[in-house]
Amino acid sequence: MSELTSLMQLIDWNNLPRHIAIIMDGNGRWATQKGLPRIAGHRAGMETLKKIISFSCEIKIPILTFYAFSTENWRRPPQEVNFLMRLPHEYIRSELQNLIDNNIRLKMSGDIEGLPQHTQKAVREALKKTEKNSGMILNFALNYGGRKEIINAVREIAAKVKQGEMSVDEINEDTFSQSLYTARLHDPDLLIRPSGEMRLSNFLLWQLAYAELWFSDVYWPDFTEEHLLQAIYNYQKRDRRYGGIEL
Ligand code: V0D
Repeated sequence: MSELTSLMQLIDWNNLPRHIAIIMDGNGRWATQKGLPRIAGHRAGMETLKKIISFSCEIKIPILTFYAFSTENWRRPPQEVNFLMRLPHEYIRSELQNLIDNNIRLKMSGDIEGLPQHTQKAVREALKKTEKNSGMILNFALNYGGRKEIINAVREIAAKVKQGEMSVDEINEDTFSQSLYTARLHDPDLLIRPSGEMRLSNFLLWQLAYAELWFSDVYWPDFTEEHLLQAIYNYQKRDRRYGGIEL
């Protein structure tokens, strides 16, 4: 029996994570190891992305968030940044119909206004065309930084208090969460980070407070459905007590 089939039998299908967050790391290193240009790694990473989205949709994961581009990624060589900024459009051109057919709703977490105009345009159109879909939520963290997100939320709340629209007593974890990019999305239950790094790298700092973390040495282009199921199985085996005591 294949590893995939055995994992399918081990998994408790009534206890899937409601939200899985994934850092798509290792594309550049994958390419470099093969003697290819880094952008070849991003292309390969895109194929993995499509495969994992389609599989997650089949097994009915309610929310998926992918870290596609961080606020720190602007420091990469300009030609790599330019290449990356064309990928949202490329992805949308090839996948939008597929998303619509599968009732998938696209969302974006990050500073969209800081993206090139052409990227913004493609993204906004796709958001609009899928906004009524009620199935899986596919969230891309694009031009995203966790600390920046928290500061934005603080500013928004401070402005409301100043305007008299909100009182200091109303500031709590729930109202704060509603000022983040991920407002109305359940926090991730599981974070997956391939490619050997064991850091959060400014990703969903607030939202990952209680998440189970799964790391692996595999580079993102080599990540398979089997790895996803391994991460889910691992998540299910761990105690989820939120610091309390299991009774
Ligand atoms: C490159 C591997 C899809 C990781 C996947 C600009 C690195 C391919 C998107 C995408 C990237 C973003 C928004 C959207 C639809 C698709 C994407 C970037 C990089 C950064 F609405 N793949 N992808 N965005 N890569």
